[in-house]
Amino acid sequence: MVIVAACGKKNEASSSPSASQAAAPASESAKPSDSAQPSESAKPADKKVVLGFAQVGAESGWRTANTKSIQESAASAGFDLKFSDAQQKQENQIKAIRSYIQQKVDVIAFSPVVESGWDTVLKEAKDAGIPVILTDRAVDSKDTSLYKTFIGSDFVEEGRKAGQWLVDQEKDATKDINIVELQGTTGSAPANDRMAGFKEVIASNPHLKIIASQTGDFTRAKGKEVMQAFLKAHKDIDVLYAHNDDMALGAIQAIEAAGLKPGVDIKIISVDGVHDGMQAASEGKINFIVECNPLLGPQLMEAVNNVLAGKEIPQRIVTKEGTFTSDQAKEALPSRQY
Ligand code: GYE
Repeated sequence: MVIVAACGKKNEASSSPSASQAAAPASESAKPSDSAQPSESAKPADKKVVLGFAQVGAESGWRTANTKSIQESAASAGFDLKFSDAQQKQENQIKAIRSYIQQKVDVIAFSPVVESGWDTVLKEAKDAGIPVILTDRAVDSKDTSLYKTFIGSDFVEEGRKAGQWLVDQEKDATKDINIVELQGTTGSAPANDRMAGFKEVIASNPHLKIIASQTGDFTRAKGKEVMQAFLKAHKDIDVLYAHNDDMALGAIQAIEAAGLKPGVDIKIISVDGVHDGMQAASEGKINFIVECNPLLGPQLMEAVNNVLAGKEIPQRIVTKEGTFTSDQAKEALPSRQY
């Protein structure tokens, strides 16, 4: 069940970031414009590597930890980081990427908010000779030469782990178990894949029934709002499967407000393992968390260096992660970094 870290090495980010985010102009960088693979020799030794990073937003605890990891690791690597927050909007991310192309950054990295609709802008980066690295979320582009690698979790596997816990819990069920699902951002890789992996595994037990699914956009506020609607519409909810901790935390508020006990009256499964989620799990309010590691910064900086050095890197770098029951969450909580 353990996912293998295909790229092996995982450096720790420095705990004392000193990066100035004030990016030096990179316009005079002597990068070849006719090649998608700039080499180290194309760059004067005294010039800082300029990395443009287009983040999804600040929608969750996971994202906050991810942003911090990227900023700290870029500082430790001595990179000049240009960082933008797209507020969960694809058009903003596309704008940010186009501006990085215009500024002639050395490498562009981004976490695509949704899977589709990237071919044009990725082609523009390729034509400008700027390598692109995907982190966290995937794109559905058929042409995989449009990016160097995709560093992140296996979201289908995460959905399977969530489903497997429920299948094991309910193996002796003699009546239907009613599940409601709080989905992540519509069209995003984690929402698509966490749903697919979960469904695939629970199909083995016909008593496990998803009676309602709706997006909560990975936020607490929407998780609460949608759970309120679920509770109004269905009096017989046994299980909540939330695609992330934040939505589960919002839903917990709605469940408590309805006079029910989260984790007891309604069993809760979520994904991420951020601090507040682990806290709720250690209190028995979330029954099972599938870990999704946001600390992708060190792997990203290593990949940037390798790409700029002209080294071959794997097309897919999978993050290593586990799962937590309530008891395991209680034990792990004090040593968690996020
Ligand atoms: O699970 C969620 C965040 O893409 C893995 O995005 C990420 C997801 C994460 O908003 O909390």
